[in-house]
Amino acid sequence: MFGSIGESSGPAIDLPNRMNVATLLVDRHVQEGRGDRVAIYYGDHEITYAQVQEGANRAGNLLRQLHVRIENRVMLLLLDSPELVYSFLGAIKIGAVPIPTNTLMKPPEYEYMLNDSRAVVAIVSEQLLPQLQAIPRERLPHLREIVVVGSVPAGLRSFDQLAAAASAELEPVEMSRDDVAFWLYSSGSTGFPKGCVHLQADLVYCCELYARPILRIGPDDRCFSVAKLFFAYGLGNGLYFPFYVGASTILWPGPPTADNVYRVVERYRPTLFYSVPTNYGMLLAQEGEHDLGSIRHAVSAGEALPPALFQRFKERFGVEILDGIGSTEILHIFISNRPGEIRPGSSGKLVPGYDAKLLDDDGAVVERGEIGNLLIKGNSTCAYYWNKRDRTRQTILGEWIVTGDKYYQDEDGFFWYGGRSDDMLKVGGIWVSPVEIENTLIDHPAVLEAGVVGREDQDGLIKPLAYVVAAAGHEPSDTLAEELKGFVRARIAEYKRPRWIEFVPELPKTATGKTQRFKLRQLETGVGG
Ligand code: 3UK
Repeated sequence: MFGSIGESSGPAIDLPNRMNVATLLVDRHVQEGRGDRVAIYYGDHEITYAQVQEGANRAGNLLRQLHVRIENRVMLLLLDSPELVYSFLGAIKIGAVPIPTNTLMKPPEYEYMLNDSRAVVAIVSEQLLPQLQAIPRERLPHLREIVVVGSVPAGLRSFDQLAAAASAELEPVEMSRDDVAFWLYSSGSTGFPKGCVHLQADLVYCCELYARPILRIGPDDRCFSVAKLFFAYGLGNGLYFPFYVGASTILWPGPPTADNVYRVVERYRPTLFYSVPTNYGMLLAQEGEHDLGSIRHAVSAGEALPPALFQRFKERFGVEILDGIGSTEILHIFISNRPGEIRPGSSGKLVPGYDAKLLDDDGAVVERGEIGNLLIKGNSTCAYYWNKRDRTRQTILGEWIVTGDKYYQDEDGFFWYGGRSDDMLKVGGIWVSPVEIENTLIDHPAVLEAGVVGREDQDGLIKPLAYVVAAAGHEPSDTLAEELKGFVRARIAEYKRPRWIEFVPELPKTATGKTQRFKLRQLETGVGG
């Protein structure tokens, strides 16, 4: 292919045309005699592959009893738990389309995603139920049932009760490898999140191209993903990677504080550990003796891992973190550092089986060493964005997908991250839109205008900084700054709150009145970017 760089030849992958990917992930292990092996560690429970098969069968049957049919969408608003695994696999087994959904959002986003997807059933953890109950039912014309995992208020359905009453036997519906298997929503700079439509074969490619060759994952591995399973990153790490090879996963529903992560690692002793740079920073900030000796490989993704964090982690724990870049659209990691071949600060080399192109703004291939817009070709890429024709056409160009990332490639083939081509920020590995924060700030009476950009914290990781022009009659002060932070926190997901507020007399604008965020970034660094 003209203009492509790097290897395109990955391992040969032979997928039957007729398949149901849930069979590969669960039933295959039971059929081949691995039913007694532990699939999930959860609290005091050790759940075997035979038990996961039963759980998935019951979940598939309970969805059918609620009249979920082939191709119907099912929203999963679940903390990391066995029920998330059962619901995801059970839905796929009946040909329905599960949508693991970010548990940190607020009701307006859930309303949007439920209506955009026309999910007919939502399965929700009791802790998250209030987020759905805050939406008036008449605003959700497609949602027929809410099924609750945990203790159930009167009038709602109980996952446990329905599952117990459902049959433990379920034949997988024969699908094609090109049929839709699941969706994942990804946030953009403006508007609501976009549903990435993923096919049955996509996750097989991620296992065969990344998890097997790069991580050398095998049946004796124990995976622990600090990134929750509703992220595309976590879904591979903690669900379909281990289940593809008959390994086990440690599921843990709580927030990923350093204490919690250390406790889980020391109790269950994972061999594969997956996290995001912010969390590696949190682990390093915590004093004390901790035993990470079980970890064979530690993986970082979501945002670039600063080399200082790599070095400090290696010095303190003797573990080298493998940084790799993935996206919800491409499903998992497509450029990665490899064990024994790490260049700290880089994203590593192309994962064999993927192709990359770096183009200038006119679409010409850049010289080696020059920064360009990264396009990727690979078989795990989503088919399209649901209901977003224009966004799909701008992003998926035939076999190539525009990542929105700027990169350069060094002489040895390593890729170095050079920022985004839009204004989106990655905060703790999660998308944050400056526009959304600005729009929220502007709702406060003391704010005339706001412009949000990223600023590096002490670990070299990006967090949102808001430049605010105070409205007439309001004096800038530390008290007002704190009030504004609290105001944002109460309205949109907590991780989106600005960590710093700087009051300015005015914002740099284009002739057409658009805020020039690149100029705000220059205020920050004194240089471009
Ligand atoms: C950025 C990185 C530098 C980059 C993801 C692993 O993050 C994931 O998916 P998202 O859709 O975001 C994708 C965007 O995040 N990014 C991710 N990893 C890195 N930037 N270095 C990195 N190592 O802007 C990319 O376009 O949330 C990560 C596996 C699956 C994933 N979906």
